[in-house]
Amino acid sequence: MKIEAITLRELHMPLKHFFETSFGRTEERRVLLITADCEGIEGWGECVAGEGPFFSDEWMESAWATIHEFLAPLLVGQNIEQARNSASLMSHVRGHNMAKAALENALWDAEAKAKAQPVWKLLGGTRTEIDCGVSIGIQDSHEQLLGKIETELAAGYQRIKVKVKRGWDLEVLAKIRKRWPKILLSCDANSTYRPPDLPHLKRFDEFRLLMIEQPLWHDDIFHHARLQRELETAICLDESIHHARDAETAIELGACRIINIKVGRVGGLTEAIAVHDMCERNKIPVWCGGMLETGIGRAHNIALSTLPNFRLPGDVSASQRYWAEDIVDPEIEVTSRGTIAVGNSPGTGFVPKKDLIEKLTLRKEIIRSRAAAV
Ligand code: OSB
Ligand code: MG
Repeated sequence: MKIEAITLRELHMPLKHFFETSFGRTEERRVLLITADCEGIEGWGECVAGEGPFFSDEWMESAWATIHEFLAPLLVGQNIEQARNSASLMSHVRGHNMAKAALENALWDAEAKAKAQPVWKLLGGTRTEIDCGVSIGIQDSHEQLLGKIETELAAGYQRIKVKVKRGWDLEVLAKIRKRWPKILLSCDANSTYRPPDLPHLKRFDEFRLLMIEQPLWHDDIFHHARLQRELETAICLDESIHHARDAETAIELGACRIINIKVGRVGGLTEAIAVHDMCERNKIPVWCGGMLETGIGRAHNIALSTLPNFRLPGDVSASQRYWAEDIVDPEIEVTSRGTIAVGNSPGTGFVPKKDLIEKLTLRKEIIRSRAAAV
């Protein structure tokens, strides 16, 4: 599979409803899309880096620059047998996992199309239907949050995750539990607490949460292990896990009982499989995290979620929760049982709406192999 050209595109897409976490509010996504041209086949990927360096040190502009200056030139002109071989071509660049993942995932889509197979089968997936939950941000009022939960439960979602921060935690969780004593409920702190908050965090135990996600520093594993020993509630790590060795460290130290895998955060589908396998060997269930993706990134999340150890509902939910109109056809839909059916179409199975993408594109650059340029 010869990589002839890589196209970067920036699109601006307003969210239907703002998304607020302990580190800030997003109203509009700056979406970075990648197209890999491989001998007449187009593979698509999405870079999940945010609008600023707040969830991770990567952000949309750093990813654009890194792909444009360093990563795409390492790939164009190369002939690779499999998408999984692209990671080693880019390993000279340290970090920048979200930038790398966008490229690698585009190549998985291209490889799958070349082989007339769905990406999920190429990954070794076994599920034909994946379980879906929702992640609900911090709202302007408790009533607004309860209303949103009600809507999502009525739509069939299997698990509710709410964002928490100091001043938006115990009281909110108490209200949710009072109204819905039995639902699968978890919370995500996005690194907002510190070890002296231990007495406060112990009070979360009374809400019988499925998990508390990333309570402490974004780059910490050790203190999460100390904290996990003190809590009944399972800790789930998100921000701390960048590759399979991080997962191994976290598991061996007892820093979590669950891991959230985000394809972008770990640098692509190949490493996501490695994290999955590490967790599976150690009997740690995983679920697929989301980064407010368009249908293009969402489609890769769906494919990944078909692997057997994705035993908990993920943050992979319907296009219409985020976008007035998604940029793929069909849009991602969730059944009334809170599942997404996985199809057998080649590639990710979700076709980019090229006219709409072109219309929304604010910036575009194409990197061609030198041989193709002359
Ligand atoms: O921590 O999971 C997170 C969105 C942006 C940054 C971090 C996170 C999130 C989400 C979004 O929770 C989940 C979704 O895509 O619906
Ligand atoms: Mg999280």
